[in-house]
Amino acid sequence: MSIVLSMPVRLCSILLGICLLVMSSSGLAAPKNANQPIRIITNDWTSQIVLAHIAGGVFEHLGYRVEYSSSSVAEQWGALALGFEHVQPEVWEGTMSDMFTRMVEVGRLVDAGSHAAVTREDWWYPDYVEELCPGLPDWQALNHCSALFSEDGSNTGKYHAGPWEKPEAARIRALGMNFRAETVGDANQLWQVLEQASKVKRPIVLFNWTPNWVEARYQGKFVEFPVHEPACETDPAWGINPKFHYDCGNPSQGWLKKAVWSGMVERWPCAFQTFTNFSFDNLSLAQLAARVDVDGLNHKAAAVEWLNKHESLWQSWAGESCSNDEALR
Ligand code: TMO
Repeated sequence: MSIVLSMPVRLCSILLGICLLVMSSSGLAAPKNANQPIRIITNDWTSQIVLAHIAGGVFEHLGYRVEYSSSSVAEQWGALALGFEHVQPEVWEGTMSDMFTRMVEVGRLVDAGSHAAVTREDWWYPDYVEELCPGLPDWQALNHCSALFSEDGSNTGKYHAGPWEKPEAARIRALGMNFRAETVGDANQLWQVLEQASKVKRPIVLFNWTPNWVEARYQGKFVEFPVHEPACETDPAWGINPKFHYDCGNPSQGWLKKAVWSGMVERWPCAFQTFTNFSFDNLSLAQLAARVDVDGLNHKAAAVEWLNKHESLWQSWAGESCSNDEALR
């Protein structure tokens, strides 16, 4: 199954137009039956996986069947567009707004609303770096200290980038920075780099985000790049580099949204409406991540613990349409 599906799904991520063609001509569209399981995407960072299990727990309590499927951020768009997957509980503005907005605009995804959380994803360093590099968190100060972050004796600093959709190399180029981005395979590798460097106070700069468990354990700051505006990503003339996009940071007050397959609205109205009310704030997300990454619970256990403690809250999310949803008869 996954081999058959991965081709169009991958095409979809790369070329939205082809994806829509494949979809309308191939008969691969998802089945119409309301009793199909709701398929929830798990990505590769902790809070998202816990929220996926919380959403699944809520849907199950309402009477739905649920299945989980792990997907990279890059592949999730096609899967959601085609109805192979249905629910993604954490879409972050800093890394995912481009694809999300495009897919919503062409009607392939539905925006199921925002969480209460305000988010930021960007270059980040532990506080001890400030003593070695005066002027931080300003990006130009960081650039002057690039040699501190070099691993090969050159002046070119190394930035530990995350494996999510952000054109880090394009930003380095647009800002003329003496850095090179090296992408880690998964979030755990970022935390290993952070732990090892912190032990010996070695200067590092890495991708991080908030809310996250890291803020409960490490003091640090985001690098302040030129303030993000949408035009920075669409108009080369914007900003300090007249020729290139991405001469700015990520949004510092970003949104956190929920995305669903467009067919969900009709097929599972109760689940859809409930999911539009599904909302987490910064503190709860950071705490959920810490239950796994600091305390060692598995994702599902952290979700079950949360569901048990907050029953009246998630019960209150269920909407009016829950009384006449065919899948629940
Ligand atoms: C999408 N992420 C929270 C890992 O930046």
